[in-house]
Amino acid sequence: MENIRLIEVKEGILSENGKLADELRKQLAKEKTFLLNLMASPGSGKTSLILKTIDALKDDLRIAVIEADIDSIVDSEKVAAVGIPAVQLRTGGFCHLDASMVKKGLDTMDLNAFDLIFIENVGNLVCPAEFDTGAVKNAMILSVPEGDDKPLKYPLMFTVCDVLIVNKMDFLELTDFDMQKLRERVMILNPEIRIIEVSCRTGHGIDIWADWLRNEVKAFIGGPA
Ligand SMILES: Nc1nc2c(ncn2[C@@H]2O[C@H](COP(=O)(O)OP(=O)(O)O)[C@@H](O)[C@H]2O)c(=O)[nH]1
Ligand SMILES: [Mg+2]
Repeated sequence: MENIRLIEVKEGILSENGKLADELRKQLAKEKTFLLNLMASPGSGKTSLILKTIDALKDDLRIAVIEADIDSIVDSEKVAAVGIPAVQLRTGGFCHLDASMVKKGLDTMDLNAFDLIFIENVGNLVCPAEFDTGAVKNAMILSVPEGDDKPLKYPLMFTVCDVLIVNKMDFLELTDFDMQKLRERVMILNPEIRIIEVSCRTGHGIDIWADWLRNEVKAFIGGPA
């Protein structure tokens, strides 16, 4: 598909990662391109949320997506199918992205042509939290069927994120998921985090999330919110 570019990536040198990530953020500020790193478990709704957000913001912002997977291009195909350029990073076994891998993807793109680039990170709640990708903001999804105890098990992920999207709210009634308990557990780890409840199935809360993101992008790239 002509909207998809496939790139094989390898892990960079760990000690250099923070420096490279800072350089990427400087470059993004210069080019006025907002990079959002989206992290979550497999199946929590990363691709679904990206597609919903594209739908909500495509008239306001020029959007592209960097997809990361150990193998396969299925998520890139879904993004390209709605007319959005996708770069697929094949990590070949690595469970996360680092700044050097993201740079490889960004280097193939004309940053001037985009206001907002999503990274769909590799699906897990552990390794991606340990690596600064150079993104302007970090977001994570926790979906209701995963359970409200995940901040206890994967605290770093909840600590490094600016926003927590609680997805699959349409499942709430069918589970023992306790939103109050989740909020308390998350706030202990990260009192600054913004928590937004959504359902990619029903569309509930997507407007609130899209407004948050639009404001963040406009604040970063300049221009009226
Ligand atoms: N019921 C329900 N299903 C959802 C929701 N969001 C995503 N899904 C489904 O969950 C599955 C995994 O979603 P996907 O976006 O591929 O997750 P990813 O692996 O994190 O990218 C798919 O079958 C989606 O249709 C939601 O809010 N509610
Ligand atoms: Mg996906």
